[in-house]
Amino acid sequence: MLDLQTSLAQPHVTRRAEYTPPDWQVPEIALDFALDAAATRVKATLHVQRGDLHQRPLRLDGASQTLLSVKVDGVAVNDWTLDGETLVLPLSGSAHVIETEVEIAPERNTQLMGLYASGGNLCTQCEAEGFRRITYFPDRPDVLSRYHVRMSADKARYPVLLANGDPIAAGELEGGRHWAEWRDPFPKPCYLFALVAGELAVNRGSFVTMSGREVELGIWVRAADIDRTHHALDALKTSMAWDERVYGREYDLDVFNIVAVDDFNFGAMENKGLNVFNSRYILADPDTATDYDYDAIAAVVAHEYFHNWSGNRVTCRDWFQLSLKEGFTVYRDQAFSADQGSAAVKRIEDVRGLRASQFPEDAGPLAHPIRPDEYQEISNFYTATIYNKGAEIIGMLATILGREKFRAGTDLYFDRFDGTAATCEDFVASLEDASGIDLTQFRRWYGQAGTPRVTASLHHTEGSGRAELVLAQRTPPTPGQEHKLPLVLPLRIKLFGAETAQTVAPEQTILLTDAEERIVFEGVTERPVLSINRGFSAPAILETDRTAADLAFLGAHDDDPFARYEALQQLMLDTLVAAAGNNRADTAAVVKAVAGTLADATLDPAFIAEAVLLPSESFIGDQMAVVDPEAIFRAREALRREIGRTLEADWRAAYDESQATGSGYVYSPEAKGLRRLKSVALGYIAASGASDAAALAFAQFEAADNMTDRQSALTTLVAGDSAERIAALDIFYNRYSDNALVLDKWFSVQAMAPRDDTGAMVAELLRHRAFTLTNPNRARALIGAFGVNQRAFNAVDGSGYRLLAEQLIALDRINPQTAAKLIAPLGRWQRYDAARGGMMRAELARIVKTPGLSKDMFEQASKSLD
Ligand code: 0A1
Ligand code: ZN
Repeated sequence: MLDLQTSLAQPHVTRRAEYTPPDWQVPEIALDFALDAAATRVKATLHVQRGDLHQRPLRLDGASQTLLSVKVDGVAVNDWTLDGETLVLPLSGSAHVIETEVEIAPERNTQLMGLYASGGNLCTQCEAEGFRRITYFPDRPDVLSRYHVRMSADKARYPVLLANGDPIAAGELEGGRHWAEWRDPFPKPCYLFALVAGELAVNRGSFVTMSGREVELGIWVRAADIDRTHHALDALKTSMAWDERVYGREYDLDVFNIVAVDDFNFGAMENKGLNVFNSRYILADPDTATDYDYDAIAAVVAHEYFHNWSGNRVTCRDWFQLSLKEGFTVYRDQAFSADQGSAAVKRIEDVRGLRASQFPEDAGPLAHPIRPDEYQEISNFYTATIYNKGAEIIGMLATILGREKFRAGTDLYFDRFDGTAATCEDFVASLEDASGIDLTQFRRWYGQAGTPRVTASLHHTEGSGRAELVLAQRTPPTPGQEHKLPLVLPLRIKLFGAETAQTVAPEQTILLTDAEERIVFEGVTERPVLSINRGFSAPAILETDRTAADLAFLGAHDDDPFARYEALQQLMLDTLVAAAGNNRADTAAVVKAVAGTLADATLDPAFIAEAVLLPSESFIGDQMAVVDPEAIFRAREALRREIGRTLEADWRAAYDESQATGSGYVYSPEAKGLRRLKSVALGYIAASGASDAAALAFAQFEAADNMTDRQSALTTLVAGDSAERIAALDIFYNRYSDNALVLDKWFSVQAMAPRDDTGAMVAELLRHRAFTLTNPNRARALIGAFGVNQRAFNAVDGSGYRLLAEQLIALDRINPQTAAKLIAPLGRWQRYDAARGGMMRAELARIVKTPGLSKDMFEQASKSLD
């Protein structure tokens, strides 16, 4: 018998360097599904072609299915073997037709990979390696096939039958069944295969492409949700027009369908012509979705749509190239969102997200380059690094090339690689060829993990007319990469005069390529203040010698909104780190800077709302040698109180002004900005300790005509100890008890609460009747949110660690992919004191030793222990 521990201790590792082209291609495939939730029969007909000069058998990946029959060229054969779950077929010729029949059980599929049931409907998820759970196939992205799909199903239960491409025929069958056929003319890898069968209503729209073709759009949801699909449909049309205008990319099929499902491991999936979405990224109306949700829906709809070119028409050669499609597509969706409203606020949000999830990943045990060298389980590599750092790297390329050359480069890339499976190198080479700019050193970004640290010090002698900027870069070691090379860092820089606030050196983009460089500025007539990494032009950690006064100055005068925000954040951060470490902290300077920002009538309310918020507890922790969660919490709360109290009148004025937005919910950048400022103001009023704060929040909660206001009031109430807190939680629960997405908010708000009893509350909520581990959104809403509540999770008695480990072990049995993604907080043990670190390690060790652990979880937990 196979010893479990030994097999776990030697997991199979896939290496990028070992890539070889596929032995067999499959240019055509026909699939016939007899759909049924308990037992679905899948007949697959593969037209296979032997690659160059080899005698190797055909190897078809398979998983969790029962093989019923195999035919070669129409004849049943039995000379096949199974190597593990891989079907191995000896073949003599250069081209054959292979037919297999298998049975699968969608309703028992709790992993949500392959064909599974959600809310009584059937749907698929094949990226990255889910297709092998549907039928035997070379499940790798460089095998591209034309798909012909036939589905039959009980008509009453599954009246709607959808697949990739265009519908070609449909009809009735005996016994209450019906059938439909779909054909996708574009060759695609199997990870883009999709089908959906179920009882669904559709919100239809249409889009006329730049060459005048009419595309029928459809958003499919359960009938009761149809009124919540308009925002997604609008976002789809806007995305289609944007990709034509900005990248010259036109949609290529006659139909584009999106289906929303409640049970989904990620956000959404770009299957060709049939996107499948987590319903949280489709459904919105003012009563149930926040502005944040509206924004996220538009961003994810755009993201999946943009994949039609960056991902589908040009796909990835192997999964090590994942960032080729993901980094580029995130870059594209971020630019799209920036164009829909305030670009500055969007940049602030994106950088905040990067620092919250990617920087810690780059600094921890799971650090990996955007093009990794090896993996045990590819699902573990759908990370903030691949997606968000990947997007930053594309952004730097765009900065270095400039708008026109970058566009010429992407045109060349799409043109050269259309219909093929490409590599990151192909992308960079296209940009290089189109622009004539040498990107040799830049390529290091693809292979080197870790966030570079840049130090910048500006020297100026009064009366000299000169200033010298000394820049140095260093990337700390990451697991498996001890020595780091200097990277290409495009740094947008400007100097302001400290006296006049005038420009003393206009903005320029410096390409820092060496470990250390000096830049001289002439004509500097007054003491200069450095504005650096404007717009966050490079994903680096900047350490400058700017004083608190310099930061306050930039916070008031910098003309780059991101840099202005950043200066305020740095001022707050320095103050909070000092306070948390019991050092002298000039909190008055922060209060003054916040007051100035709040009073600046030239600023957009949306920007003000972001700029006056204190950095998160975890970001403060990231600046400390040893994270002290209690001290950070106390320092941050104290500063919030001071800002709240000192500026109480200003917060009330800002609250009242933002309130006066007229009647009815409008989703516009202006209205969103006011709602955001209103909620930030409410938070500070409550932080001030004002006696009417709970009443004010409760009044907002009750009067709200939209979820943004209601949720922000609830969040404020949940942080305090008023009677209104319990009342609001009950009212909220009862009002939305039939809406899963809103109940997720109810769980999250409590798991993220800055309260002494949050850990106990979460333990209790785990037993709540509405809690379940089988729905990924619900699991993330409670367990995921708790894991990022720095103070509650890191409770000194280790209860938070235990709670998370227990839940992860339970969830791993149901849905390994979702479980493995939630482990990151336990992997931060090196950042904490020895007592906490020891307890975290003990929980990781317990997870690793769990019998029957998935390879997803084994990889994450064992690497986290190192
Ligand atoms: N390609 C999708 C992400 C995705 C990856 C894996 C999935 O399987 C569980 C689902 C979705 C995207 O970038 O949106
Ligand atoms: Zn994507």
